[in-house]
Amino acid sequence: MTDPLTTFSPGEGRRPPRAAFRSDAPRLILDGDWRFRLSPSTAEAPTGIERPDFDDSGWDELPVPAHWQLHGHGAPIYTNIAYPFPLDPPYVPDDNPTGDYRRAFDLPEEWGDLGAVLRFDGVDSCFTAWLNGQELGWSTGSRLPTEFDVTGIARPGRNVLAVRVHQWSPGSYLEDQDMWWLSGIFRSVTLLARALGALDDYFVHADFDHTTGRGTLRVDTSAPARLTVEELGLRDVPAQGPYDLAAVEPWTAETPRLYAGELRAGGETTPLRIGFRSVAVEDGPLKVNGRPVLLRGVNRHEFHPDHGRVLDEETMREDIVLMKRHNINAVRTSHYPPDSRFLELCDELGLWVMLECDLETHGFSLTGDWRGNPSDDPRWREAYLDRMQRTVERDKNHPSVVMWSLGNEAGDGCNLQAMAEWAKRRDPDRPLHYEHDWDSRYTDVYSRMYTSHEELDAIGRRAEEPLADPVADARRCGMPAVVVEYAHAMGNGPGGLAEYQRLFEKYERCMGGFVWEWIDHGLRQDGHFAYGGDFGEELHDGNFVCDGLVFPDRTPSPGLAEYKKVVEPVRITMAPDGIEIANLHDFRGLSHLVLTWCVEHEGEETASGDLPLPAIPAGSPPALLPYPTADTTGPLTVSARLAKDEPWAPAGHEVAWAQRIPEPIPARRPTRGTRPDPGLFDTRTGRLTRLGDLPVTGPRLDLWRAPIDNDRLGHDPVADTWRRIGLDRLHHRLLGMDTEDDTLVVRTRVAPAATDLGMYATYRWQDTGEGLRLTAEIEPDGDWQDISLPRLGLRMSLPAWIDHVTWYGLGPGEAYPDSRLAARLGRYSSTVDALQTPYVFPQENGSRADVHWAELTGPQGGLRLTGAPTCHLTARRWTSEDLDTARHTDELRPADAVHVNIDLAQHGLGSAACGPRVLPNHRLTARSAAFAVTLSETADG
Ligand code: IPT
Repeated sequence: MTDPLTTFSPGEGRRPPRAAFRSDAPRLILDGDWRFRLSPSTAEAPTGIERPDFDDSGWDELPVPAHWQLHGHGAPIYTNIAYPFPLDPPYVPDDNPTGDYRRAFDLPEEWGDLGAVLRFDGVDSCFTAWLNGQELGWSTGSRLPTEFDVTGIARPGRNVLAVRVHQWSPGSYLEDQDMWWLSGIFRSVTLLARALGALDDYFVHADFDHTTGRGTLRVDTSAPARLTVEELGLRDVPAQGPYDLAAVEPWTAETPRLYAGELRAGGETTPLRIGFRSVAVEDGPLKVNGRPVLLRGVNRHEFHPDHGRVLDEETMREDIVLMKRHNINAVRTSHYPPDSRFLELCDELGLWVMLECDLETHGFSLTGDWRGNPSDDPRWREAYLDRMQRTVERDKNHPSVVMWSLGNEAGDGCNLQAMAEWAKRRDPDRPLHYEHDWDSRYTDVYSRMYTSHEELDAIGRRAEEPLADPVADARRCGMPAVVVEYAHAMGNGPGGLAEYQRLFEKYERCMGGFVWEWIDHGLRQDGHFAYGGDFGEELHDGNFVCDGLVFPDRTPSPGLAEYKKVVEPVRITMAPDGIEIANLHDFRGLSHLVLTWCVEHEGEETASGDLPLPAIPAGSPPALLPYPTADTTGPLTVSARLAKDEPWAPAGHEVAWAQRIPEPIPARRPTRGTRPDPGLFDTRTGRLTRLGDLPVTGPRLDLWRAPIDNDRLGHDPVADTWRRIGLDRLHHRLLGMDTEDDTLVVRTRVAPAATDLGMYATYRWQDTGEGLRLTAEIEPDGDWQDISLPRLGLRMSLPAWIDHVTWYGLGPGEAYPDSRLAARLGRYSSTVDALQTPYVFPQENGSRADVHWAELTGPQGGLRLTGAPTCHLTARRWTSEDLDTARHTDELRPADAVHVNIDLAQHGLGSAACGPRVLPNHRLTARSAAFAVTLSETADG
């Protein structure tokens, strides 16, 4: 056979690709502990490992499936675009870690007369396999299945399987996805018995005609087969059909109706799960079953913080359940086919899937002009086709898969076009996607990524920058548009989701999009999650690998809560004349939901009940309900909840909600009683040092926030400007301290070193009887032009024994100007520690918005602050500077104080780490401002 490491060919000795399916034929799962040995290079790898009697007693053990780097052999590498080896295709460096695997297994006697197939579901990146000393072949395509025919080689009794895996191979050039480079046999290995005449492959075609409600069923099979679908009255009929079926219930992601059936051939029975649906991209939008569909999607990599891309079924289910609970209805399998059990779960639980091939050559863009890109080099053609064929063949029977994608960021070229042509021929019923086909020459949808809101608006209007060729332009203009990656969810963010959603909903052409991305790929280490650079990599891209809506351990981030709110399938609006209920489902009515309401006063529920939910079919206009209560003195919350258990959430799960906020909010009664508050001031600095008995380091102007990823990354990052000016190192100068009537006036100038830019901050202190009322007046000094500010607020510190915060304001989670829809008005309590959001890379977090009042307390009393009318609040055991310096969460150690920020405003979050900056209306700029807060000491206890 050819040397796998020096050829453009994708493999040798393999069986043709076919559908992944289970049958009742015997199978032997070969997962478990294997013998393993890692050599630093192929040249240093032992010889003779294929011999059954080879002595591997000195080798280590390694579980299959697993990545060897996560079991103490070698180390993970994270690069986004750059290849970690020279661009010298098809060659890879001599130092090519090579993992040898061996295991013996016993085959029962009854396998004697059967054929046998050895199946590898995923091996990264290239492997050769031997059974009982005989070479079976070799393969590339890490996230794709490989099968070898081992009939006559596998035999009853003891068998010895040997596998040699190379970390780098020609295939690595086609696998430059933005993720960890992790090697090994990372999906299952199975031996399948194959009876003569048994089915090798089948292709279910189950169409739904929305005009008649009829279904057509045809199953193409590799051998004559009989079909049974009891529910449809088909009993042991020829699989081929076609069968015209009156009144089938269609499959949709909202109503994932599956019909159980089976195929029989050669004494073997194969269970089927059939979903009837049709997908089309004619006349504007993407349509399923004749109706436009709006994708509220996420890009999902397979990731687990301990196991890398090795996922068990529970984790796959957990992903889908979390998605469904957060109103997500679509997944792009970025950027490779997932473990196929994930697709079975998508069929069952209901998600639209854009199924992507295992292909990316992004690093060739770094040559400046995609020079040498395999996508346009005919020598790679077979490898490209091979990948697409193995993708489509494996997953073609899943109703959830509504679109194929050729891959990601592989430039443009003839090999992509060849893949597209092949896929179109093989499966004309599913549209085809590839983002980098900018002219949409060989794809069916117009795809973009990280599009600004402005550009998306133009695309919605079909007014994008035209193509030079008017015919091509007209064709592309007629296509639906998808934003296949947007709202980069790195760190604190994304901001601006609601504005995107408005555009998706406004324009018929927009079929929605997929947030980048589902999960942070942080690898668990002692006390924190690791990212690029933590393994001593030669080249790396830092924490760019942590840009998900859930943290590495799948704890939802605030960004996921925001997305859930923004993409609610039911929109409840508190209109002047009643409660408006809009059904934004694409298919489902609202009979699966109930409406509940409650009124609260400072967190105490004072009235509640149910509201009748009218039938509103999908696509019909909103209904208006009368308000259930005349009480407008406390917030009224209306929730749409699941009436019954769904497979992904229990009855009562809240799907959507809205609040009517009373205006103005009535002043509150103190909960813990107040004390007289003689304030003590330092005459040297003008700062408050004591509030009654409570020692404080009094509030003063502060502009800094520990830059979020969206501040510090991307083009011309705003945090660079902030640091250049020195907003992280302000000096304060007391100009004067006077008493005017009953007011103490402290005048200061606040400015960074080395610039004449500054701000006058005047603090007016007044004893109101309820506490000390501070009015801060800010006046920019000098030419601040268009410079944005991280924050505009006050910082102060309190004794370290303060450990609890109770507030009346938005919560329970953090909220920022362009990501605050998920927060609702209420009374909340938290420890100081639990107020922190543990972004993998430490950065600004945890701000609670629109706080009317808050009490920061501990065993010895505490501080009450009352906004006028509101402020934003953060409380931490470290300073913004500590947060800024830390690189991992466990570097943040409680200091000797609790640091409190009381803010008038924050700069938005945006998505600039990869995408648009903060939208103009959420930018914070230097301006004259005044705001007030009343501080008092809480009574002990
Ligand atoms: C885009 C990639 O497709 C995706 O894999 C990921 O790397 C993302 O960026 C950033 O996290 S491509 C980029 C050039 C916009």
